[in-house]
Amino acid sequence: MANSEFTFIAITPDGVQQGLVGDIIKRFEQKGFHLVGLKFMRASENFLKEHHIDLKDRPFYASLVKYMHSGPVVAMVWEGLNVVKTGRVMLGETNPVDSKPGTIREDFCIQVGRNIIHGSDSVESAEKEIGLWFLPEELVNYKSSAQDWIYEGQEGRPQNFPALPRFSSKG
Ligand code: DAT
Ligand code: MG
Repeated sequence: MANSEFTFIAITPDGVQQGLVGDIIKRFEQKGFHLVGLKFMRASENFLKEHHIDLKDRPFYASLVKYMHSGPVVAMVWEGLNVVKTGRVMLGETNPVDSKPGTIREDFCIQVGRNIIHGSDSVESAEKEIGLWFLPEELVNYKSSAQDWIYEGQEGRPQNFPALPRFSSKG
């Protein structure tokens, strides 16, 4: 796989309701990342509790789950060189007030509890989250000809053949 990496990105209900889906997807496309999975769904509270299980002891856990369940989300898997770390840079800081201009959370939102997007914070959590949100057959294996121009060699470049890796929600 030559260092290619996958991350899980979700546009949360506030981002969807504010009509930011196109703008956010556009940033990942323009950067050159490779779209591998995408779905529009309203997740159940139990499912979201599992997704945010690492935060179960935080005081905002219940309100976070309620907010994530308040409407549909756009769940995505993106692939590319350092996509987990770069994806986090593109998102900005957890609190929009600390985010730099040019980041999604600085450009499009104001409050930490309404920060419009989720992104995996490590390769391990990406693996877990992709396994939780997507069935193997929902991830699409295809070659993008743009990759010939985005990468100068094979290093870190999406190479989906012969098969995508298996992701497991067990981590
Ligand atoms: P991130 O989404 O940047 O990975 P996180 O995983 O620590 O941040 O928290 C998940 C979400 O929970 C975050 O995007 C918004 C919400 N959250 C985090 N800290 C919060 C706080 N202090 N008050 C309210 N909501 C918070
Ligand atoms: Mg997080």
